[in-house]
Amino acid sequence: MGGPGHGEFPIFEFLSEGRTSEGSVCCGGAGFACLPSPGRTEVRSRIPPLLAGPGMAENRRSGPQATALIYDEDMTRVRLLWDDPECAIEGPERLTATYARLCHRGLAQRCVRLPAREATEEELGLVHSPEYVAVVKGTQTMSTEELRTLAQQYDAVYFHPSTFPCARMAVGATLQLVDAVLTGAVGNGMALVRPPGHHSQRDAANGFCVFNNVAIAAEHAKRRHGLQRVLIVDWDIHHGQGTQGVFENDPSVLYFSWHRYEHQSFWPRLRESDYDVVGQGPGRGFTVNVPWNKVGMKNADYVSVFLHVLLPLAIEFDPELVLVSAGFDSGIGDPEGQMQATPECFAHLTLLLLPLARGRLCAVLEGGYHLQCLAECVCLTLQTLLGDPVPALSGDPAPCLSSLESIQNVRAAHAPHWASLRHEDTGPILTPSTWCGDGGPPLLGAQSVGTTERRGTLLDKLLSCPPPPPHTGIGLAVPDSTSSLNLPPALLQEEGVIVSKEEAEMWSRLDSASTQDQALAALGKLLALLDKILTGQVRAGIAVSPAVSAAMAVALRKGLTGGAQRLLCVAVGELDIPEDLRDNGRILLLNIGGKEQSEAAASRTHICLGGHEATEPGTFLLALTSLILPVAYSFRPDLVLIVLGPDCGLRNLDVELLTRLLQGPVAGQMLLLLQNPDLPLVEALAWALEGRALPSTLGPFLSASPKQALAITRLCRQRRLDWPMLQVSVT
Ligand code: Q9C
Ligand code: ZN
Repeated sequence: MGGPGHGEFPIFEFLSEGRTSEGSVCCGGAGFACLPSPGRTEVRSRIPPLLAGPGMAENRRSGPQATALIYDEDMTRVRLLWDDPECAIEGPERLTATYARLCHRGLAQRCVRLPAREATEEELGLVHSPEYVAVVKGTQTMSTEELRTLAQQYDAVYFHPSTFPCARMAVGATLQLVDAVLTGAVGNGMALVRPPGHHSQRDAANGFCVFNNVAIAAEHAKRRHGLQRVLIVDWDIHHGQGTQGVFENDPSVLYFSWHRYEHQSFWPRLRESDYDVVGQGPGRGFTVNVPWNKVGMKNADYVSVFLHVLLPLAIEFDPELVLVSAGFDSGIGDPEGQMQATPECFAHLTLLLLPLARGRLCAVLEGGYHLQCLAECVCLTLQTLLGDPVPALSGDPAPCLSSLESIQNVRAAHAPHWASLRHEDTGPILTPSTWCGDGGPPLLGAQSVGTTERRGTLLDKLLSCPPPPPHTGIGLAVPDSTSSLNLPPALLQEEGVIVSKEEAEMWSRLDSASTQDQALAALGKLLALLDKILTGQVRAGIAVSPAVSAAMAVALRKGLTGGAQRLLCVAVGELDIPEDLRDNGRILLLNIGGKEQSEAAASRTHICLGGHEATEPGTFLLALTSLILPVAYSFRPDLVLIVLGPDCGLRNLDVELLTRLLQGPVAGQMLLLLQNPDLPLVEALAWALEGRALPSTLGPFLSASPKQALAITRLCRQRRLDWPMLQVSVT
């Protein structure tokens, strides 16, 4: 395969040839069976009555709703030709095992398949020196001995006669993906590539990496597509020091990396991987390092860092493209990382990134050396890119002391550079050399790190998790006038059950507004829809009620009688919450933008961020990442109820964002209750429940008012012992 040579965006030609095949390139001759998957259409057709939107099923195949997958067997050619225990883990089976599992799960078949191509030398020159490219080019004709001698000039690298074409193809595959996303041919996607890239530097191979795939792609996005802000999220367990070096002076690329560090004792053992290294010159503040100083980090540690470090900065940065250096050596079972994040954690990390850049996310494989873990993690990442609901996050929802220490330090180091951290009580920087988390008193709610790794059965069980439950649809309980909307296909329009005045009074406790005819009809639809959600016939839904306070009370009572064990109610705006539901142990009530509450009225399960300012965009975004999501992840609800009061004050975009992100802690089961049948909002929320990307970016950063920021910070501090994911410091 040659370089592009003709036309600037080869993938455009590819798509216009009509080869946007779903399934036809399925197993690509890799020699394994392609099992039929529980396809969406099959499952949906069981839900009557169907209300199919025009041509929506087609939308996944190309265009902004589609997910691209790039994989080419040519990248399995490179392999270690001599004995070297350090390099032996980076072998071709990493790709074949991963791709086999994607096909087995039916995920590869749901993606738009894009061809890889070899990057041109000009493209390699976006990051690498011509001299270095010439050195790698020369490996094509070298003997094994010569390859071995050359490899010794670098740290943890091997070469093979196929290294040059493979490494060019890894770059080219990444560029194909970025071009497809930036031209709108697809919405997001993943490239399965070898060799990996993030350790590679301008003049050097390093850590199995030859050319820096993601760094070249970021430069390409800037130069060829004119982007001004690119976010790189490096969730591989090693520090991408190569990528950091390329962009350390560059404020147009925000580079975030977490990495096993152990106080600089873990490879590559660099001082520049610590939290206080933040970039240089104009690039100060645009390098974000989160060192893990212990092994055994879990789901809660990873999600906490996303909520309290990455997301605030990323929202403020407002990227036009998100590139993920997607290494899965940060997953459980990996011999390099020694961490304990389970595969579904990567679904959650992906979900948390999708609201950025209108969902323009490109995941590019880096490390990952436990074949089962790698394959499973890639499946969960791709599934989330495809819009499937994320599975519940397992494990104790509390970060460990060591990760809290890192969170505190990196927030303090970045507070001078980011308004979203500046107003916070970030606490002091702890000296890395003197402080070592184990000595201090145990913090309530924080878990100490488990160092004993339970191998064998537990790990096998975690990694062989069955395919996720079939996607069950979305239901609408709205007035009949919504049939003209552009709604997701296979959406259930709830007909409702007949509710008598007496029943209505029983549910809503003599609320006269709710016994009017219109309200009775709405109540009938609401009860029927909620029943379907509670019995698993429908995953999520939207209900409109003219008497939303009463409907909220009904939904909460119905949720309790219907078996919800932990019910999270996020009530936005002024809503009346009946006394008997306030301190029910099974309901956690989060009221945003309602009447100011006295502190005496507050309790463990009743959290209020009152006042109209609470729903202003800047304040709300801060509340979402620092309060709402941490509380929700700590509570682990089995049902979420989002209630929008009359004139609740939130922008439609923020309601969509809340809807998208709260699907994480609840693993999908959600009911939205609205007072106003605002049709564009109903339509947008139906798509948000379906997993579609947000239609626009969150926009230029708006900061919370100092008063509101203080109120949020105080609330988080007050409640952090009840809800441990709220913690941002060890002090
Ligand atoms: N036991 C990537 O994951 N060996 N590269 C470290 C520590 C080098 C990892 C030895 C690891 C390189 C892309
Ligand atoms: Zn790695």
